Amino acid sequence: MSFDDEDNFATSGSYSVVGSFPKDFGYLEDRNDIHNPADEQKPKILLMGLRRSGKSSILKVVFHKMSPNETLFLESTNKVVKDDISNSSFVQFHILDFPGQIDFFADGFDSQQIFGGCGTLVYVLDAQDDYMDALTKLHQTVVKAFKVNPNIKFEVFIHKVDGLTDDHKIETQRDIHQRATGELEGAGLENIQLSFYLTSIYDHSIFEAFSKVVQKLIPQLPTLENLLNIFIQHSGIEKAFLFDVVSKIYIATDSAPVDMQSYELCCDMIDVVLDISCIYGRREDGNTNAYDTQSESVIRLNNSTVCYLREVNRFLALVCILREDNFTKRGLIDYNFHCFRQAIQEVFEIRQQAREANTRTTSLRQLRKGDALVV
Ligand SMILES: Nc1nc2c(ncn2[C@@H]2O[C@H](COP(=O)(O)OP(=O)(O)O)[C@@H](O)[C@H]2O)c(=O)[nH]1
Ligand SMILES: [Mg+2]
Repeated sequence: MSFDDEDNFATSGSYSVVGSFPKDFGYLEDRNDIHNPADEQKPKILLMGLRRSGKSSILKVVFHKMSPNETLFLESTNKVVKDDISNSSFVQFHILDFPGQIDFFADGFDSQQIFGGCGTLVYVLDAQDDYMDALTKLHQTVVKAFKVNPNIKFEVFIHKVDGLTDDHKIETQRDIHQRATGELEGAGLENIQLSFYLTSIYDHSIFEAFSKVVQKLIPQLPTLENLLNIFIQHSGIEKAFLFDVVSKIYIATDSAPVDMQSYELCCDMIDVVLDISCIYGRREDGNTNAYDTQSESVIRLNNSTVCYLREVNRFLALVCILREDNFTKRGLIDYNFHCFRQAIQEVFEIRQQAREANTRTTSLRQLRKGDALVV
C-alpha cells in the first residue's frame, strides 16, 4: 500500500473539500499510457462480477460521493475503467472496474497483465437476482486469477442486500458461502480463501466492507491497531477509528469489536464536520480550504456519550466515542492524541523512505533496460 505523504503532516496544510473529487472516473485504460514507476507500487483492486451487479455504483458511491439514488442513471460500463484513488485519498490504489461481459477465456485476453500485479479481486454478486450464473463466473474467475497470481486476496460482496430481510440475508450468505467454497473444494482448490460481505450502497455496509478490504492491503495495520489500543486504554475512550476522511473508509480501529451503530455514528460525524467546514469555514481571504489540521469537533449526545473528532493529517481523522465522565480529562486525551499523531507520522516516514528508495531503483532499472542510461 502506498500513501501520499507529501503534505500529510504539514502543520499549516489545508484540506480542500469542495471540488476535490474527480468529476468522473480517471481514464479508460490505455496500455500505452506513459509509464510512471510510482504507479507500480500502488496496489490494484479489481472489481468484477456480472453486468448490473452494482460494480460502478459501488465505485461512485464510495470514492466519488455520488448519492445512491443517482446510480440508477449510470450507464453500463463497456470498457475497463481505471480509477486512481490517490488525489483525494490517503489510501492510494488503483481500482479497475470491469465490464461484466468480459470473457476471460477468449483469445487475446491477457490474464497475466490483469491478475499479475493485482492485490485484491472484489467479486460483486447481485443478491436480489438469481445468483447461479454469477457463482459459476466467480468460480471461473477465481481459478484463473489464482493460477496467474496465488497472492491475490479474494473478496466476495453479496450486494444489494437492502431488499432482503435479516433472515433472508443470513440464509443467502450461508448458501453462497457453501456453494462457492464447495465448488473450489470439488476442484481440489480448498486452499483458496474467499471472504464474504453483505453489502448495499443504501447504508454503511459498503463502506464497512471496503474498509476491511483496504485494511488487508495496509502493511502497517498491526502497528496502527496497536497504537490505537494504547491510545484508548490511557485516555478512557471506548472506541476509536482512524478514518480516511474523503472515502469514509476506516483504515484501522482498536481491537474492541466494531458495532455498526458506532461506525455509522462516526461516519455521520465526519459528514457534519465537512459540511459545516465548507459552509461556514471560509477564510476571510476567500480561501475555501477551511478544513485543516487544526480541525476538531465535539458532539455531546443525550445518552451521556461524547463523539470527539481530531484531524490527524490532511487525509486522516481520528474519531472517538467515549463516556461524558471521561471527557472531563480533556487535557490528558489531547496530550495522548499528540503522542499518537507523532507516532503515526514516524510510522509513515519510514514507509515513505522505503518507497522513495524503491522508486529510484525501479527508474534506474528501466533506464538500463532501454539502454538510455549513459554512464
Ligand atoms: N437496491 C440496490 N440497487 C443497487 C445497489 N447497487 C447498485 N444498484 C443498482 O444496480 C444497477 C446496476 O448498477 P451498475 O453499477 O451500473 O452495475 P455494473 O454493471 O456492475 O457496473 C443500478 O441501477 C444501480 O442503481 C444496491 O446496493 N442496492
Ligand atoms: Mg458498470
